[in-house]
Amino acid sequence: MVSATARRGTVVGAVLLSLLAVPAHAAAPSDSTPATGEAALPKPDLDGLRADLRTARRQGAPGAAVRIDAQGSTFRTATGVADRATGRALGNADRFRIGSVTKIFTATVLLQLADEKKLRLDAPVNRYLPGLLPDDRITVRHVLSHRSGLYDYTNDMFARTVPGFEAVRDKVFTYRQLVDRSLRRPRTSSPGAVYSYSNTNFVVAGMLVEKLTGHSVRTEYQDRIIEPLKLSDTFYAHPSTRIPGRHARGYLTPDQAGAPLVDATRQTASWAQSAGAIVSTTRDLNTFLRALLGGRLTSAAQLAQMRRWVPAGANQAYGLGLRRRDLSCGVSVYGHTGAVQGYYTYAFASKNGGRSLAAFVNTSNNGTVHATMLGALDSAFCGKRAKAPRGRTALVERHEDIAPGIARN
Ligand code: REX
Repeated sequence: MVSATARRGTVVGAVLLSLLAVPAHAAAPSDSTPATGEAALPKPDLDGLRADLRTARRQGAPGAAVRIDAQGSTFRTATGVADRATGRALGNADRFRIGSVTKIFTATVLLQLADEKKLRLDAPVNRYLPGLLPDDRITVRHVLSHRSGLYDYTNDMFARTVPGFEAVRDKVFTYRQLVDRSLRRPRTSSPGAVYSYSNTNFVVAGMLVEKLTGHSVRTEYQDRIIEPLKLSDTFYAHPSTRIPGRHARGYLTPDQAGAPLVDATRQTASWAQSAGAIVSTTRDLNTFLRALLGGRLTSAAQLAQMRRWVPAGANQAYGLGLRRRDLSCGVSVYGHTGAVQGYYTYAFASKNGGRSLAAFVNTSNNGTVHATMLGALDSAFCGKRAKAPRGRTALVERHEDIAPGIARN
């Protein structure tokens, strides 16, 4: 490992570059499935990645970090500050709020429960939570694939970004209160008809976990994922307002151009809970995705369910708590993005987890920064070919689409 030189305002850590020399087909030894397709992955464009992070800073992110793991090799780099008041440099050891990447954890627990025959994906949610939802046709699968039609209560909650956040920063909600906020609004579609992203779905998913196990989601995340994988920097941070240990402070970008960033670090994250309240690090997120996609957290059959796709916007599809992004070079990556006030997170891996990327910036509500960070996926998985026009590659992966022609947004 090469020691990192900390220098405020520049790339602060760059570790190991043998990544470039390792044959991409050498799957992690403990992977239970062969790294099909991963042999063909282009080398990551590490200079491009560093440039992406610098661009994100110029566009308003106080700090940015990325880590790639591949076949036992690690690359990590970071730039900018974890704390604007002290000027402490941001690094990959800093914990941060991962927002909706939490949804993969929640879905994983439910798929394990399906493995244990305690849950059927095609059963109505109301079978397990009688009377919760106003339509008995809404199934567990609809909820996990954002096809329930349940309105996303956060649309109203955060219509005005900073006042919306300040109104809930210290609040503690029950799951039922969040579901009730959704049900005050009409459903957005009939069950199963349309993909429409809604945090309400993963609040319902958290309720299912708690009902079926008799334990809190915290206990289930801990016992089923965090402890077995030794994710020592990963916590379910609710309803405490503090992020334990070394962490990056998160700075929310107000809607008014030029208004100062708002330090949003301290919050209950109660509006998110099982839809978005986990804290983690880039290392732990890569470990998690590698294990999940390598088949070490669920049976192969349940992982296959997680990877049954519905179209979900341009070059994207959604499985069960898992997003697929089809990159410019034809490679697809699997994971999730996350947005909680003050943090954007990106956690994606190649098909069987052989190459994983976790990145974050400590700002949010900044679409320009978000687009730049999505571009970092091209640098990491498409390499210098990122600018190649679509359709000019032999790398295009084929995917089952379980709902061809479905409406998308
Ligand atoms: C909440 C508002 C966004 C954030 C949200 N977060 O739904 C969930 C999540 C947990 O991570 N979803 C993202 C706020 C989209 C994902 O799946 O990638 N924005 C902010 C506003 C906008 O308040 N008015 O950017 O911090």
